[in-house]
Amino acid sequence: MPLSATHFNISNISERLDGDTPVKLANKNGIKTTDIIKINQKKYERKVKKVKLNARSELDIFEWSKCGFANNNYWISPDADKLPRIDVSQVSREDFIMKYEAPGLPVVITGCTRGWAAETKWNKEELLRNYARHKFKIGEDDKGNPVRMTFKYYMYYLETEGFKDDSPLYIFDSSFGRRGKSKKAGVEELKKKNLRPKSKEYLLKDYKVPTYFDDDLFRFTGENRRPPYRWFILGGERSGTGIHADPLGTSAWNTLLVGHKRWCLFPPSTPRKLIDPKQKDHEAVTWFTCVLPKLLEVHEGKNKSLAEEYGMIEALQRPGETMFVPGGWYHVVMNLDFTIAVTQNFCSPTSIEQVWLRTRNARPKLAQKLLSKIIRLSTIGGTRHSKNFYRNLVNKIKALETIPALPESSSSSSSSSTSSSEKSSTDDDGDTEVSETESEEDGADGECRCYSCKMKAKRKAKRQEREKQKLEMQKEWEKRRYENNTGGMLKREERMTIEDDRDRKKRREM
Ligand SMILES: O=C(O)CCC(=O)C(=O)O
Ligand SMILES: [Fe+2]
Repeated sequence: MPLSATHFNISNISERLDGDTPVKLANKNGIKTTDIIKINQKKYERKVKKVKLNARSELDIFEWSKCGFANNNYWISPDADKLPRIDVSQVSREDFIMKYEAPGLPVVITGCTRGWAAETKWNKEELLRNYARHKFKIGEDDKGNPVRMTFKYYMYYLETEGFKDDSPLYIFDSSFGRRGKSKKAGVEELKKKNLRPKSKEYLLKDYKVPTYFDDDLFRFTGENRRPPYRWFILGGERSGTGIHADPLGTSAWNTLLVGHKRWCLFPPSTPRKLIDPKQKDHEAVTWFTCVLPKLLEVHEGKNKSLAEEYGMIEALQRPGETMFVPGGWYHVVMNLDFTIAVTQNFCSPTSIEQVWLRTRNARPKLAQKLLSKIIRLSTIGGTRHSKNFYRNLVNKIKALETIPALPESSSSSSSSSTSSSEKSSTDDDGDTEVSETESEEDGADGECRCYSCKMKAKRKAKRQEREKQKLEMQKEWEKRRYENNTGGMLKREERMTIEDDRDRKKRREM
């Protein structure tokens, strides 16, 4: 399907059309999952079906490839990519802030992965050797519970049916950095097979936050209170993240280690309804197939497409490149081939105002915690900045007191992918579905949604559910007992009548 003049064929698409089976293709691209670890086909089929049903209950299990998106070519010509590139070793932090962060302009940064262990360790083979039995988050079920999949099954899925699924399952896992969350899985068994089982926390050691982004003020709110902010992302072609702006006005960096990602970015002022119209789903591939061509059309009497009018930026992210997404920018991302990436959201001193305005309303307790920490630093100073620096931040925040809440439509919201952890909400005018990148707002009653409070609430809900079930069982038991008793009584009555009849008969005979 032609998408725009900028699309062109590349060999991997024509290879596919030769009639190669997905497994053959995976072979061509190198190592296969089954070369490294055994897959029990039956078990795999059961698991993948369950994951699909849970992660996307709206989609019939037989309809995952009904649109035939696997036959489309989504690559763009490198000429369509207009984003500037800067190298982290050549542009100072001050210049980065002045040219890109402060004015809120996206940019691609090269050189951030220099020296990262991830450069050599984040590939199919190494990841399979280390994490084959670990479960990674794929998405959420209808109740908001995480849906996870064992890594070896996920990789096998990508090499088989994932190859033709319209919008394949996508690993979007934020738990790797959580204390006590990731344990070694199947250690002994893996050791016997000469595999190296690792805790998922090791992924944290494989990369380093690029210097431009390491002054994240949310670190002051504590690891457990702050919203989820870092994700290990791995997926096959056509998987991706639907159109959204990152939550709480935070900015993000997204570093790609393997593969290519196609991005479309829109400035915060873009009318959301235009770029996020009601669709049958919120998948990136659906957006690139159905929404983008309309935005690229140049209508009669106009000399510009809507994409041009609103300043859409297209980009093709390559291995080793880091995308900087300034707060408030809408973006939609699709993987063009097998990709491995890491992304983090942050609130820097430069973007504190826009984050504050959203956090103040969406997560009041978190905002309060952040403010009190900055106030404290303004009296004692910190390791990174002076008292004066923090005093300025406090003043900036205080000056926002009179500014009304930002409308939700231009605030936080949404990240979605087939799989990414997501939460849906309805925007201000009530008709546009948006979803958030895990970092939910405080509840309507101001209830805290930090990790530990969320867990506490979950445990409470489970306890209540158990108690409800117990009560229902008790009632059921009492009902049965009652019925049995009445049954027994009836039988007794019947028996008495029969005995009476017998007596009467006897008497008559006498
Ligand atoms: O790499 C991707 O799929 C995009 C990730 C993203 O935009 C996000 O996490 O907010
Ligand atoms: Fe995002």
